[in-house]
Amino acid sequence: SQLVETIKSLSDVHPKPPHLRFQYGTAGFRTLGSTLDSVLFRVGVIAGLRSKKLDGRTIGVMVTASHNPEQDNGVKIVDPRGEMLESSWEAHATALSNAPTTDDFIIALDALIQNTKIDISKPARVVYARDTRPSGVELVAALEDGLTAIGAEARNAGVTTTPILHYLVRAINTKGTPESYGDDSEDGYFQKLSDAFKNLVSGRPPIEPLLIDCANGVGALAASTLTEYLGTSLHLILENASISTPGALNYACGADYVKTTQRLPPSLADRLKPGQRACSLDGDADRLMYYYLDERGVFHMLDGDKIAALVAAFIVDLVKSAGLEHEVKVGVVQTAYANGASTKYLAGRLPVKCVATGVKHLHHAAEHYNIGVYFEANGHGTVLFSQPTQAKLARHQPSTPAQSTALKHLVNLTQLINQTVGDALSDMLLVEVVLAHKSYTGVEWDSLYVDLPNRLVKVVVADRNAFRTENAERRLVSPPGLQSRIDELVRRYDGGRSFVRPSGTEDVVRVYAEAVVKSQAEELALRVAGLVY
Ligand code: 16G
Ligand code: ZN
Repeated sequence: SQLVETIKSLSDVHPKPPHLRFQYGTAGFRTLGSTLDSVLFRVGVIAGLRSKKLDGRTIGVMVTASHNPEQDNGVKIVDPRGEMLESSWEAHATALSNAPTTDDFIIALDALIQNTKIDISKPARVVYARDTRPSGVELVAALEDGLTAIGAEARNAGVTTTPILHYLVRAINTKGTPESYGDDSEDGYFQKLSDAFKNLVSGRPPIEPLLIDCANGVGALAASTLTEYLGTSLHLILENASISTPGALNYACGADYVKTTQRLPPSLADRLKPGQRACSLDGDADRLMYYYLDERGVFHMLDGDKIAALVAAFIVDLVKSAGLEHEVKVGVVQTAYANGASTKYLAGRLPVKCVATGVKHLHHAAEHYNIGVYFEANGHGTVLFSQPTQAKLARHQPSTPAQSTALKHLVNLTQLINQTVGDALSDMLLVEVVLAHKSYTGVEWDSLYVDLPNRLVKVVVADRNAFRTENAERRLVSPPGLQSRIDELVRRYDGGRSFVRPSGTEDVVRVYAEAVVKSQAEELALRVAGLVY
C-alpha cells in the first residue's frame, strides 16, 4: 500500500547500525546520541501507532538523556494522561528498534498492528519536544521523518523540560472536558503554577531569594520564564544557566551531581551564603535537590526523601485541619534507596509503601491512595490527588474559617503540583510553600530526621541479568546463595541495611548500604560489592 511504500522509503534513510542492540528501559531508549538516528525514526512511527491504537488521542515524545552526560541522548514515549508508556508497549518498542533491515521493520510493524488490533485508518496525533543537547536537533529531524511516515498530525513543542511535555500531553487530551488540566501551552503551564503559588503564599512574609542550579540545561529556560510569572512572590537567582556552552550540561553541577557526590557544585562555592537555601535541577528538570551551608560552611543535603517528609507531613496536617481526615487517606511511596531514617519518620505518621525503582512503579502505587506522595531519594517525585478526592475537595462544605482556609490550600496544591510526573520546578514551588507556611529555614527542615550514613557503589559484572530481585528489589533471588551471604554480613553492622540490584539504565549492578556510623556504611557497601564481584 501507499503507507508501506512511504514508511519503506523513509526508513531506508535511517538504517539501523548493524552491531547495536537497543532497549526501551526504565527511562526509554538512552545511549550515545550519535547512535540513535534509526531509533528516533522508529519511535516516530511507534508513537503514531500508539495514538491510532488509542483512537487518535495525543501521544508525547520527549528527546532527552536527563542527568546523563551531554553526548548521551534518549527518547521516551508519553501516554495520553501524561504518564509513562504502558509497559507492554515498551517491549514492542524494543522489538521494533532492533529489526535489522527496513524489510524486517515492516514485517515487525505488521505483526504489531495485527497482534494489538490497531485500526490503521484512525488518526494519529503526537506532540514532541527536546532538551538542549546538541544532538537533539538531528534526532528530532529523524523523529519527524517517522511521524511523517505514519501520517501523524505532529505538534512541535520545541526545546522544553520533560515535565512540561508531560503537562502538554495531558492538557491536550483533556481540553474542553471536566477534567481539563489547563491551557495546552507553555503559557498555560506557567500561569497555572504561578497562580497557585501566589494564592498559597499570599499574606505571608516575603520569601528569601532562592539560588537555583539549572545544570546548564533546559531548566534554565523554564526557570527564567517562571521568574517572570512569579513576579515579586519569589525571587529566583539562576546559576549554571549556560545552555550553549559545549560540555557544560550536567558537568559538575545539577541534581544528580549533588546526590551522588553529596557535595555542593563547585561553581556555587562563592555564590551561596551560609544559611541560604539553594536547589539543583537535572538536565531535563524533572529531579530536584535542595541544600544549604550551615554557619560553619558545612554542606547539608535535602534530598527526595527529605522533600517527601516535608510535603507529606504538611498535606496530612492540611487534611486534618480541613476536617477530612476520615475521608481522605494520605500515603507515601518510596523505593529501597529511601534513607532508613526517612522511612522511620514517615511510617510513624502515615502508610508507607516500598516499590521497585523507576517512576512508573512509584506512580502506579501512589494512585492507590486518595492522596499519594511519591519521591525517589534522587529527587524525582510528585503528589497525586485521585479524581474522587479532587471532586470531594471541590464540593466539601467547611464548617469553620480554619477548615475553609485549609481546604483552599489543598485545592491550590492540586493546581501547583504537576501530577503527571516529577517536575523540579513545580516541586520547588511546593517546597517553598511548605517552608513559608511552617516558617522553616533549611536547618529546621533538615532536622525533621537525621539521615543514616550511606554509600552507593556500582559494580561492573559479566552479566547483570544474572541478578534477580524480589520484595521491591530489597532481596536477591539469584545468583543462588548470594542473599544469605549478604544477610550474614549485614548482621554484623549496627543499623546495617544493604541491597543489590541490577541497574535499569547502565550495564552495572548497584550496591547500597547504610549503617549508624559513616565508616561502617562505607565498609559494608564495599564488602557487599566484594561478594557481587
Ligand atoms: C531513571 C528513572 C528513575 C530511576 C533511575 C534508576 C524515570 C523517568 N527515571 O532515571 O526513576 O531512579 O532510572 O536508574 O523513570 P538505575 O536503574 O540505573 O539505578
Ligand atoms: Zn531527569
